[in-house]
Amino acid sequence: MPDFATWTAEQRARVERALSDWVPVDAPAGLGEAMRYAVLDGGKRVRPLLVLAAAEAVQGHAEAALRAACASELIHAYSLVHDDMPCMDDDVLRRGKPTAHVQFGEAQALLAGDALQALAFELLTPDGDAVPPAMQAELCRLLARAAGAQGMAGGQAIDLASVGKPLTEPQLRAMHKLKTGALLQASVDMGAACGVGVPLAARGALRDYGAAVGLAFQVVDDILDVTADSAELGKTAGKDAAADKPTYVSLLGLQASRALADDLRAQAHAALDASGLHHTGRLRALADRVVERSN
Ligand code: GRG
Repeated sequence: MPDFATWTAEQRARVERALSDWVPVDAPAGLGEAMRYAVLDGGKRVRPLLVLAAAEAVQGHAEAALRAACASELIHAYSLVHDDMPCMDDDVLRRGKPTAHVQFGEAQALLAGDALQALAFELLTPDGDAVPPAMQAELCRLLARAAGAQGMAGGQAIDLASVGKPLTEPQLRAMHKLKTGALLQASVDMGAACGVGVPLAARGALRDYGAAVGLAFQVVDDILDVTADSAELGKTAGKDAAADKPTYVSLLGLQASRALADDLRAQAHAALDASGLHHTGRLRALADRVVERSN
């Protein structure tokens, strides 16, 4: 059994190869170039790693898991392209390079995001019998719910409507549960959906794990926004405070935010203990990595 660092490097390389094969070079009028720019050679690949680790925990279907891992990253990449646009967060730096709309113009960036979102669902529904049809359908449903109005897009709408408004901690939590948490939680759930005959209780425990890790990810993101610099993050640091956005740090302070992240990590670990599954070591280590990360 490879150690966690080796496993992570191997899985990232698999995902990178698969994305490079699946994101088209030859889409019309330079669209493929913009899509590949937004997805390849960048990012921590947290969502794909969550899919693959959850699939490992349930001894899931390997082809389905790789497709689900890539699909979650495509949705994430699309959301970053659109979020960075002038009509939303208006940012110029992402993953250490100019944002897609700076590089290709607003219209091409908008289209690249649209096409990446569509490609995610195409990957989940391959021709033939590579993935059982019922599994394809469940993966599509989980990803669509996480990306849509009851998930990431809904959370982003709340976020845009909240600038300059004082939010309570429960309101902030509800916003992040949708905006960032839904896709992270769905990544775990999609990995679990690659298993056959997984007990409902185990599926529920993995959803609890995903909810805790999803929120921990955002709390740490808020901490890093004030403690790390742009070079470390590969994106503009200090943006939330500059935009007068409510964050965990602005609401609770740094120390309490760190304590909350640790508490959420403990909740994630407890959910794994309660799952009754045996191969949860990768998920456990990923919860640690999410909380201890520096970018
Ligand atoms: C445009 C529908 C729509 C939604 C956008 C995710 C999102 C919603 C906006 C991103 C804004 C943001 C910085 C949120 C904080 C948490 C987050 C998602 C950070 C970026 O994800 P990482 O750290 O990025 O996984 P990498 O580059 O490592 O993949």
